[in-house]
Parts: sequence; C-alpha cells; structure tokens
Amino acid sequence: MGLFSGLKKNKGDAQPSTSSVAARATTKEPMTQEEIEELCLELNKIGAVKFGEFKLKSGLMSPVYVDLRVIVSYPLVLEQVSRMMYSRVKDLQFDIMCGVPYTALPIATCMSLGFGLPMVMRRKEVKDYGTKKAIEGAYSPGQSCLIVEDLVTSGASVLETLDPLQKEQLKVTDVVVLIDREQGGEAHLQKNGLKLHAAFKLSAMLDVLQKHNLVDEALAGKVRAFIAENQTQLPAAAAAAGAATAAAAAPPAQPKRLSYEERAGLAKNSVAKQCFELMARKRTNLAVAADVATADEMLALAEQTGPHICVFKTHVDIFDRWDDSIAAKLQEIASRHDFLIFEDRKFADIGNTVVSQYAGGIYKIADWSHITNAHLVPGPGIIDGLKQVGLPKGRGCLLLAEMSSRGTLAAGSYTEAVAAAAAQHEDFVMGFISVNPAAWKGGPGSPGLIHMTPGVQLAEGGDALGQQYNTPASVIGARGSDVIIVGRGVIKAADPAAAAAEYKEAGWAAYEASLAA
Ligand code: 5BU
Repeated sequence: MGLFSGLKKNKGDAQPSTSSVAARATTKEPMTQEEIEELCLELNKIGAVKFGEFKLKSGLMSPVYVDLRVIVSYPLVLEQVSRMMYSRVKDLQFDIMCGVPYTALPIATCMSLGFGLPMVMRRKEVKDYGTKKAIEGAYSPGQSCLIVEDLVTSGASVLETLDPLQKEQLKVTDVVVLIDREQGGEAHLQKNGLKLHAAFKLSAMLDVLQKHNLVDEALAGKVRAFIAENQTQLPAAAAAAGAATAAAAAPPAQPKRLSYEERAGLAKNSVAKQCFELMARKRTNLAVAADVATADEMLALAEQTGPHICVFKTHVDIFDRWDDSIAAKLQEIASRHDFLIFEDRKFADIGNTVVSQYAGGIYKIADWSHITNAHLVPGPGIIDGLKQVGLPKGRGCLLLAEMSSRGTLAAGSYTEAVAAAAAQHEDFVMGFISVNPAAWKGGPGSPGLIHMTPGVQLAEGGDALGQQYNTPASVIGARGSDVIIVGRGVIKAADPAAAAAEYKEAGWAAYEASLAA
C-alpha cells in the first residue's frame, strides 16, 4: 500500500523539513466517497463505532459506543484512517504534527509515515513538567503544528495538548480528528482559536449505517436525540488552560452565572423549579439541618428558622418518636413559612428495596418530604425505584455526588458518574449534594439541577469526627453551589433564629456577588 511506499520515500530524512505539508505529500490520492463509506462500515465492523444500547461504566445506557483504541489491531483500517484524516488537511500549511496521547499517537505516526509529515510527541505525565521536556522531538519556536486527535467530544484533551505546544512557542491553528461527536467540541476549540477538521461527524456515520440498513429509523432518532441532549461544557481546567495561552484572542468567557429565576425556567423536576422560585421570592439560599434530639425540638426549630430558610433538612430517624401527626405539623409549618422539607435519608439499596423504604415503614417519607437523597453506589436502579414512588407524588431527589466529610470516597470518576446519571433522570433527580461543583470535570451540569452543600459555617474548620467546613462565600462563590446547608452553626447558637438570619444574609450576599462577577 501507499503507506509503505511513503515510508521508503521518507526514510532518509533525519531532520524534519520546514516546508509545507502540501509540498511533501506522497503520491497517495485523497479518498473517494465510496472509500469513505467503506471505512465507516469497517469502523463499525471492528467495533470502534457502534449504535444500539450500551451500558456505560457508570451503569447508564447510551445509544452510541465509540472506542477507537481497537484500530491499532487493524493495520489496513489504521492506514485508511490516516489517509482520510490527511485528506482533510492536505491543503493546510504546517511544519509538524502532534498526536494527542494516547489513542491518536498511532494514527499520527501512520500519517507521518504515509505522507512524510514530521511529528512531535507530547508527554502526558504532568509530573514530568519542569523536569523533562513536555514536547519531545525536533522542532523550533515559531513553527506551525497540526494537532491530531482520534475523537472530539468537549475538546478538553485537545486543549490540554495545545497548552504545552504554545509554551514551546509553536503556532497551532488547526486540529484534525477522526470523529467529531458533535457535542460542543468544535465550538469550544473555535473559542480557543482552533479550527476543527473532522474526517467523520458522528451523525454522518449514522447516515451511512442507516443507508446500509445497519441502523433503523428509531435507533437513528435515539442517537440524534442523545447527541442533542448531551452537549458538553468545557471542564474548568481545560478552559483555563486554553484561556491562558490562546493567542491575543479574548479569553473564552466563563458562562455567566444564571439567576435562580432563570434556572427555575430550566428545571425539569417540579421540586427543583419550586425551590429556585422560592429562593428568588424569599431571597434565601439557606437550608437548616435540624439535627436536634426530639421531634418537638425539631418543630420548634422549624417555627423559629422558617422565615429565613428555603429548605428544612431533617434526620427523623434520630427521634425516639414519630407519627403521622408530627409529619402533618411539619408540613403545616412549611407551607406557612414557605419552605421545602428535605428528609436527608441517603437511600443506598437496590431499586426494589428502596421502593418500600421510601413509601412505607414508620416514616412514610414520600408522603411528607418534598426532597430526599440517594447514593448511586447500587447503580441507576436506585433512581428508578425511588422515582416509581416519588414522581407521582411530585417529589424530587438529590444525588450524593460529593460529601463534606474528610476522606470521602465520593470523588473523581464516582462524582462524574453521578453527574451523568442525574442528566439522564432530570424529571425526578432535582440536583446534587455537592461540595465543589465548579471543579467538576464536566462542570456543574445542567442549570436546571440544583446544588446543595453541607459542611458550612461562618469560619472554615471542622469537627472531631471528620466534618469539614467551608464558608458561605466560598460555597456559593468559588465552589459554585446554590444552597448552603447549616446545622450546628444555627442549632447550637444561643439564638437559632438570629443565627439563621445571619447565614441567610451571608449566603445571599455571596449569591449576588457571584451574579455580578
Ligand atoms: P453540621 O452541624 O452543619 O455539620 O451538619 C451538617 C448536616 O449535613 C448534617 O445533618 C449531616 O448529616 C449532613 N451532611 C453532611 O454534613 N455532609 C454530607 O456530605 C452530607 C450530609 Br450528604
């Protein structure tokens, strides 16, 4: 094949030339339409791109599956992929190419061999920064560099590669990818001064497979809806990397924070909508955690703090007495003072069990608590179970994405999986218990979802059993949450009503400051 003739032709080049790629191109012709369709079918056949019903690692179902790592095992496909990607950039002027580690490295290597394009490599290991070169290979400042990537979703990994290239004073204006998932990556790259050249758009691959009767109309519709509903936001770190280094272009504006009123209009769960509306109406983002010893104290606290709060959070299993009249009294206070009730039950069992736990038992939580919460440890079946009970009653569920306690395991990929699960169930999932949603890899998620954060006091610190406290300003400001949950800061105060008023002021001031920022 042409690849190997190209290899022979360029074998003797010890130093990369600085002439344009067009001048160096081998005899290979760009691909014909027929070849393009064949390649698409081939990628499907080897399992690199599939449409159907796939269970993701997070347990969620997706109608699309893309894993291009498998290409390395099919040399002919790899050669065709590199040829097709080359055909998209053959008219561009650049001196060198850089593959994004890892999956795109063999593709970039293949393009390099096939078309005589000098290549550099980016080290992925961040720890090596400073001690070893971030970019390996022969290059000089001022040269132009094409980024080669296999798949673009948000564009984050391309931006991670852009940063070290620009630090070496390489000029980067173009990116070539095999597949654009059409989930916002092109726009994010454009904001960072990069033009995306995609060999395939995911929807075009879908068209080819549909034409060949490998995907039916219904499935194609599902895939299109999935693409539309799963538009990405750029991770904060990647956006910052791009902003810091993107040439003279204006830094990409962080999306302006939306007001609670605006978010009420975007909420899909009825309690999330009520909560945003209530917060705006009452000018409070304070939830009080009623961790008091008896039901009577709990009711008294609801009366005292009711005027200052949007949510009253309970742990009713602390009390030695519970009956329906206590629930009725709490509901009456809630409606008089205009707040929502949140039983912090933290469900964590299989779907079938939580149905009974949520609906029945002594507490019958679903009957009186507007909001409850759940861990995603059992998998998405827990959401389905709770939803079966709660949705007909107009309830909302918060998923525990992070916890405030030291050493929590709810972090990293677990938090990401929770965010993804919420996006799939926005009718019942109203938001998250979170601690630092601004730092989440995919951002804080849909603006219709609400973030509530425990571990809040007026001064930072913690308790002897692992609780960690942040201030209202940090929680609502830098950490990007919506609701502060305060327990001991209010209930242990000499005057809980006055303390609630103070937290209300602090939380609201932080919210207004973040809107103005
Ligand atoms: P504190 O007194 O403000 O520390 O009370 C915090 C409340 O929030 C308490 O009811 C906890 O059970 C609850 N909480 C928490 O502190 N951290 C978490 O990650 C979650 C709940 Br979830």
